[in-house]
Amino acid sequence: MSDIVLHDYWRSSAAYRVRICLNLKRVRYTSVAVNLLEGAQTAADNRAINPQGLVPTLVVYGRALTQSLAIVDWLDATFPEPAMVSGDPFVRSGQLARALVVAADIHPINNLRVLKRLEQQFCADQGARDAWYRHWVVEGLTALEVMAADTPEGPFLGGKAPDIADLCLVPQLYNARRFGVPINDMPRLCAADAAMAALPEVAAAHPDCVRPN
Ligand SMILES: N[C@@H](CCC(=O)N[C@@H](CS)C(=O)NCC(=O)O)C(=O)O
Repeated sequence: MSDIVLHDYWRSSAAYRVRICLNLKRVRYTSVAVNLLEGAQTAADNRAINPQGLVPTLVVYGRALTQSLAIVDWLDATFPEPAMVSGDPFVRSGQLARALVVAADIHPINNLRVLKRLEQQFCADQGARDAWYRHWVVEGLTALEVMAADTPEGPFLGGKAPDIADLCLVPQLYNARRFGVPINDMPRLCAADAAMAALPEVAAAHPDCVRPN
């Protein structure tokens, strides 16, 4: 076991953000699988390191870091290159705004526990849950496409290098495709996603590459 351990689930988009960041920064780590479909996230051992009962958690020399964007912040402070946020306050604000469209406004109302709650509390069937999912993804990504127009040079969301918003975009588009959300009319987002996918460090973080056998 290495000194840096990611408690991970192959299809977790929050964990996928962290995997991309670790790879881009070439940080060596080992992975512990937390099977969300079996409810392992709420087991005592996971709650001991992640009191919310979620993934990801990055355990560094025995200290548990939670919340994917806080983990990215720690990684940026500890392994500065390549930087995921700029030192320029205006640039940084734009990067965080784009990241938070996904991480604060799309993802939290679409994760597993929310979809389960819709079923348990409101008897939402699969069709209703899928419609809920698609609604918030389309609304959020449509706004993000407009926001990305502020940095038209690309190919990444913020320009010539990946930043924290690209870390959030890639997993969200992976999920959008899984759930059949139309994204072809979002050329700026698709271009950034394609540029990310072409980087070997990003490709290595793809769910298909880390899926347990
Ligand atoms: N804001 C948190 C979100 C973490 C989160 O929602 N993780 C999901 C997987 S992407 C999870 O563990 N879901 C388990 C569940 O909903 O029961 C972060 O960015 O780390």
